[in-house]
Amino acid sequence: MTNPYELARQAADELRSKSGVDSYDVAIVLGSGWREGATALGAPTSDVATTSLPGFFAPTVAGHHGQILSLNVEGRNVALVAGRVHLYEGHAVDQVVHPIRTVIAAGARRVVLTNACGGIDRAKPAGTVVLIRDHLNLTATSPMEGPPPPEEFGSRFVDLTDLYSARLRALALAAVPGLSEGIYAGFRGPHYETPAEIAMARTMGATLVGMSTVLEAIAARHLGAEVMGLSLVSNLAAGVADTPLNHLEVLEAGQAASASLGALLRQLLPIL
Ligand code: 8IG
Repeated sequence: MTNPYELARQAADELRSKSGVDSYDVAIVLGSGWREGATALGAPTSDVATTSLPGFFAPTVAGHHGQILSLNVEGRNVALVAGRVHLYEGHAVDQVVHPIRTVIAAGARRVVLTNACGGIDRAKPAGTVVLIRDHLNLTATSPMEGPPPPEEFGSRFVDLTDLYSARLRALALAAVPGLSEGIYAGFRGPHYETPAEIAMARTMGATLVGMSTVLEAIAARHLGAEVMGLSLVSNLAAGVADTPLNHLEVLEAGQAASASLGALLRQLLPIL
């Protein structure tokens, strides 16, 4: 079997040839709710279906078909990755991080991971965007598990001290007045947490809970990319609000916020 790094290189070559983009500067992975907003960044110069690239799987989440859109924004080549796959769909970790490894192999040195999440802090209600300062990986797995990476890549014992780039965070906080930071706890899902699990996550220092991002961040850092994380709070987590969680409401919160998400990405692009 082809190793995951070689598979990502093949996918990157195919992406380059299909998109006509020689090398990307920035990649933005679009979580639920973010795709609609990202259209504010401009008209894509190409739209590549991820199922046409080696190693990609079609997402099973409703309304998430996989595509990589290419844009040139003020001279920078941006890849928008839409339709991520999750552990909870039954995919292996290597499949979950394949899109990230691919866009980095296609040149992207800066990666923005966006998501929709649950909020633990009542002061950050649905509709709030939070900059990820750090994470708790509660998935009990890692993209570094398995055979060691090929020699040309860094050690599997990746240093995560600066996982969510302090440099990029400082620039983002300066560029976007009112933006606040939080700690993202990544669970496997797809069930939402129990109130006791949310109490645990809060005790451990988490302000956000979700089912994505953490594995991609680790894989991106391993490959030397600078990582930024942005979470849209789509619901208050279990036991924080008085009402039960509802997947449809979660999706609607994303739709409602999409215009402001686009504006936010526009504000951030100059620093990326
Ligand atoms: I949107 O409350 C969204 N994603 N784990 N918990 C977890 N993931 C989420 C939640 C939530 N809301």
